[in-house]
Amino acid sequence: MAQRTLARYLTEEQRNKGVITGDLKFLIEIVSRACQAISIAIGKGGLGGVLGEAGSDNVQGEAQKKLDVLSNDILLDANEWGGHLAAMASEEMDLPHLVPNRYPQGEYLLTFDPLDGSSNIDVNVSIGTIFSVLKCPEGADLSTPEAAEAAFLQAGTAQVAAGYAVYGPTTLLVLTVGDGVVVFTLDREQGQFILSQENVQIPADTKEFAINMANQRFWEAPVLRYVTEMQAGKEGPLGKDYNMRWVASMVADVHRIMTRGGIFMYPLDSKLRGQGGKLRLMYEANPMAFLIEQAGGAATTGRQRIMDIQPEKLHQRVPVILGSKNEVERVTGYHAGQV
Ligand code: AHM
Ligand code: MG
Repeated sequence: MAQRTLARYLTEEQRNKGVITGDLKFLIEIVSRACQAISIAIGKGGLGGVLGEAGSDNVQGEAQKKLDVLSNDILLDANEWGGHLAAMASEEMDLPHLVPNRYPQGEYLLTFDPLDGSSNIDVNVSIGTIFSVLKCPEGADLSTPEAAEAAFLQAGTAQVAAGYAVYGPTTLLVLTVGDGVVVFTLDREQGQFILSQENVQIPADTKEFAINMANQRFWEAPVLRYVTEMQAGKEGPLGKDYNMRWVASMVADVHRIMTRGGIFMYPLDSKLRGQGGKLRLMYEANPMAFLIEQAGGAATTGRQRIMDIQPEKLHQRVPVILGSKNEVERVTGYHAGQV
């Protein structure tokens, strides 16, 4: 049977199902090509001179790696000319990036974390790109980058597409346009993403959890209770033994959950309270929540469904608890004091 490329999948979603527009198809193809370019740059590693610090900080005060900056530039360059976008926003940029006047303006907004898992770049562990697509509200003020921020402040339920690329032993693109979750594998010789899995479903139960245990002393009581119960294993209240995994690249941790289930937590803790959480809502939590829900999982802050949050600012941070539905519901229930 003929291979189903990303282009073919998107064409079928547009033509046969009417799920996406031609412009959204084009946008996703462009993002996928940018991810291929990022994958090639990462693959060269030290030989391409792309490892190490960029010598600058981003808006969140984090030191940027050369590959953070390069990946951001690749995504900006790839997307600004096509006429499908009104503006872009990124973890690596303080303000939105407007489409330059010399190009036509489209109806979509794109947000991304160009290279997630920065601490893993120099140690050759999986990293990724996360993106989310929204529609630009009618009459939005895009006259300046400052004014454009308001157009992005839409709840996750408004997303029309979301995805991530994982740069691991293989490069994968995991995508939703609101019609389930599909996985594409990059065929490096052909330079094409080929469909490798459809209708991804996350098992509702799991025996695997992901959390940075070094933060244990800062956790809130519901998370401490839940993790303590998991650690108690078969003899504890949950009655089964759990395993722990923490890659410290959200894309890789989420992809493991997409593949075999699990629960991922970057919860609120006393250290993060002032900033609201660790992970960013617009280009980390929301796209991952959309993907996880589309695969039958759940995503909450512990207190609220992530996709229902009304964003207040572009770089807002939120607590994240996502993955296998029954486990996410259990720990969310602990927060509500229901059990
Ligand atoms: P980044 O976007 O700057 O790479 O930060 C996000 C990453 C996530 O990929 C990962 O889950 C988390 O930060 C790891 O944090 P920690 O180093 O505290 O374990
Ligand atoms: Mg990130």
